Amino acid sequence: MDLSSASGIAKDIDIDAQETQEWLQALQGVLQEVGPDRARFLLSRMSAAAQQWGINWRDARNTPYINTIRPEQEPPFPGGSDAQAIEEHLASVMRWNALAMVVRANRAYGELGGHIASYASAADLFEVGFNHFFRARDEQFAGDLVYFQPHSAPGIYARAFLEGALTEDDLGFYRREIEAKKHGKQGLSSYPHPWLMPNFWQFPTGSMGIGPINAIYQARFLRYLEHRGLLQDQGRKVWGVFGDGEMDEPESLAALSLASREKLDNLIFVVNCNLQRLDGPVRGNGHIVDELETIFAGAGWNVVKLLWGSDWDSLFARDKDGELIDALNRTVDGQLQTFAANDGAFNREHFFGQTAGTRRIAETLTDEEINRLRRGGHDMKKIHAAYHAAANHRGQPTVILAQTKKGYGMGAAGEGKMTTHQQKKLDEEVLIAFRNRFKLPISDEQCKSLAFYKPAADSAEMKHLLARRASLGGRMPRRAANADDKAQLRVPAIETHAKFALDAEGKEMSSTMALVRMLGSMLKDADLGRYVVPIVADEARTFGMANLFRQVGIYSSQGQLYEPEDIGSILSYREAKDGQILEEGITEAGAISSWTAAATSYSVHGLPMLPFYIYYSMFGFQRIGDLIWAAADQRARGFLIGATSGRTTLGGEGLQHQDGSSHVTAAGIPNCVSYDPAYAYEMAVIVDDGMRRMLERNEDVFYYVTVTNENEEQPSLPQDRDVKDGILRGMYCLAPKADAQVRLLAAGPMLKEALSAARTLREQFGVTAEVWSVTSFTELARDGIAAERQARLQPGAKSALPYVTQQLQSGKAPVIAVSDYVRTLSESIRAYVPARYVTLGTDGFGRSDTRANLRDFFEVDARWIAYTALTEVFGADAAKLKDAAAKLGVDLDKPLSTSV
Ligand SMILES: Cc1ncc(C[n+]2csc(CCOP(=O)(O)OP(=O)(O)O)c2C)c(N)n1
Repeated sequence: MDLSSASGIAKDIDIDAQETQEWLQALQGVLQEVGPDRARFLLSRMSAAAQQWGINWRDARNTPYINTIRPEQEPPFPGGSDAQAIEEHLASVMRWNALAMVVRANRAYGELGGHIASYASAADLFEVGFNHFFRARDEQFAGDLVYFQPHSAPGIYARAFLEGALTEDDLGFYRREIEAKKHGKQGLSSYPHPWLMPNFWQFPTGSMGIGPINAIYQARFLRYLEHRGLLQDQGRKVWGVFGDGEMDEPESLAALSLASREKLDNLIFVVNCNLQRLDGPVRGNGHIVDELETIFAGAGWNVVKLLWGSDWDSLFARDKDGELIDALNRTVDGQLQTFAANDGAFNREHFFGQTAGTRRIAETLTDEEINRLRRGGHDMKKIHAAYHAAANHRGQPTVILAQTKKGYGMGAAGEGKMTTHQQKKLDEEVLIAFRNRFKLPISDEQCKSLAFYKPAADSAEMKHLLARRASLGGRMPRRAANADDKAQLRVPAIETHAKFALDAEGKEMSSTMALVRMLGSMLKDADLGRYVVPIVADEARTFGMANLFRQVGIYSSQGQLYEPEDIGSILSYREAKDGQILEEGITEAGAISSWTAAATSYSVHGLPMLPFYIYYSMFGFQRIGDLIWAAADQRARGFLIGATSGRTTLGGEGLQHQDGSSHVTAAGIPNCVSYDPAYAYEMAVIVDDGMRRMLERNEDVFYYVTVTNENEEQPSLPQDRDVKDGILRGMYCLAPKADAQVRLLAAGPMLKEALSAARTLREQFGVTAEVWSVTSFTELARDGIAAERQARLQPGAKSALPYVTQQLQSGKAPVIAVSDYVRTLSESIRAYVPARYVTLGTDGFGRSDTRANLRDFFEVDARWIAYTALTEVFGADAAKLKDAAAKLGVDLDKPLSTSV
């Protein structure tokens, strides 16, 4: 072979071929006589020398468009060719059942949707995993974790059907979850959703990009648990099977360097490079495989290209002049797709016909054989070799770039077609051709009626299938929904960590300080402490958490390889292998992925943890809302702490930092319980309740609590009456007043303004105001919706009034509500307020200025609250109101905050 072709570098720039041969022969000699280590060493030395001598050469990080693993390096297929044949047949059965499920559903109800082509291309990749690599959780082993490509779900259901985990009835209810329940069946969700199938799916991946980043942080969290001595290192793996199109999502690639930096050799990505996405080619004019190779290799991953099946081996062996490799290097993906969509004769003429050498190579093949030349991701032996190499690779995560054909086996109806992604209806000839193509033992009639096919229980293939899974710990995917029974954390008495907040006696502190102090005490708790996971995205100092660096350490898989500059300080930056804080750097997407891993550890690892992710509230729901939504789907349990919250409370920072909307987004997540507390004691009560609900009662809820950096005088928890119930349900009265002329409902930092307004009203206008602390408009609104509905659905029955109505029904005094959020939040309870109701809020873009100016700008400060109260008390008396405005110093001509 002409060795110059092995580089993949075009020959036309080779000005001295003989010299090239000599260099290559020298390297080949070293490889053959001394071995690959020495060859690698020499290449590294040459590279270093080139740098030193100013040659300015850099490895292109691309290898030729051929398999990374050479045929002679492939291990034998377990069970030999007989086993391989059985597994290939099983993959065909899965393909058929998956296809039948989607086509059936859409024949009956055209709107249901679903995908055939993605799984058709990924089936062999999944099957090799299921038969040989994906180890389930059993008594001894905690299980590998697999992130499944979402729109390949029909194939995963098809396998569960063969394994006996799902019935034919279940398959009949694919994408009909509501109808299924009416028939006593569970129904199959469109994509992996633990919320909807809590005993089946572990990880929600339906929104592209979330699976990849979550998988990386999951692998990292596994290491964290192992390094902290909370989990035994059992060599568990995290696998993620994703699409090549999905790699365009920023989140997919965002954490690649973390994975290599942390040497996560417990992590394997399989990217199904069928070269197509929804609309067309992923990189029509280039090579997505090469692009991904560069990106992953550059980020420090071990890259395995799995491009061609075994039948190509002999073609490459005959490629003496490297013309075949050159042709592949030259052929862009759009063209490869066209070749995939056409037959052997077309490929002979247009691909192999490119040069005399490639034409000669194809001469020994019939058109049918050319047609059947498989891509690497459809060859189980090659897939097995790649997975084996990945599973045994040490010191780096591995990505397998597996080339496949989208719609594999769908023939003229879908294979390699531009429109194949959305193909969900197939006519009868196509179904019969599919049956013939995969040699499925089903009749024409069964084919046309889309009968599901399950081989007999005593058939060789069924025995093989079940034996393989039995040897790998049983069926997968399987989510441990009842891990709760075994695992519970003991929640300490509230006084142990929050006494200072309950008995604050007017001490000044911000709610952030109060939260961090509670957290610090919880971390010291003998039982609970080690399970608490503080998470920050480079804002620990902002939130006054630097003392925790020293107290519990920052997790670092390498420990601390340097002497920190501040070593003598009590706040010293201490990194440790068993450190407890996850300091993620400036990546909210990464930090929330860590939080999700910790918040679902109770199920994924049977080990409940208590994560607190504390972040700039503006960079939470707004920026990474979809990742939070996925965590909710995954039944996360933990605390999200939105710090420096409130559009006017975070002074100075301006438009992009001041959050006035996160509570509105949080309200849309059904299992997110959110609070905007004003006082430290409220926070103590909320956090205590949250811990009990999540850790003791095992409720699948998580908490969103906003905290602020404004120092406040903190009163003690009232002792004269029980306000805890009110705090948790969303509102309570600070000081009931029978003669109240107006009632002020205020949330979080606005409570202080409302109290000040009440004083002004009394002192300057002789008006009595009653002040209520609203800890959660969202919980109040939810209660109202439920109570109203209950009354509607049970006509005539005595049902409870909404909590808001109950609380406010004793008087008719108008109600003014104010929060540091957009008015949509306080508007959400309007229907339940049994009096005139006026809302004030912070609608509009933030500004950089002082709190006082911001609150004036948004018309939420004490003066504006007082003025608004007076508009209700004075009614239409314009003169009195103008007079009051002048007295209060509010400008009635100022522009609306949303318009400037
Ligand atoms: C965030 C997000 N955007 C868009 C989609 C819709 N979508 C589902 S699959 C798909 C194409 C996937 O292409 P690829 O990753 O290459 O997978 P393939 O089906 O080709 O295997 C798109 C755009 C989604 N699910 N999530």
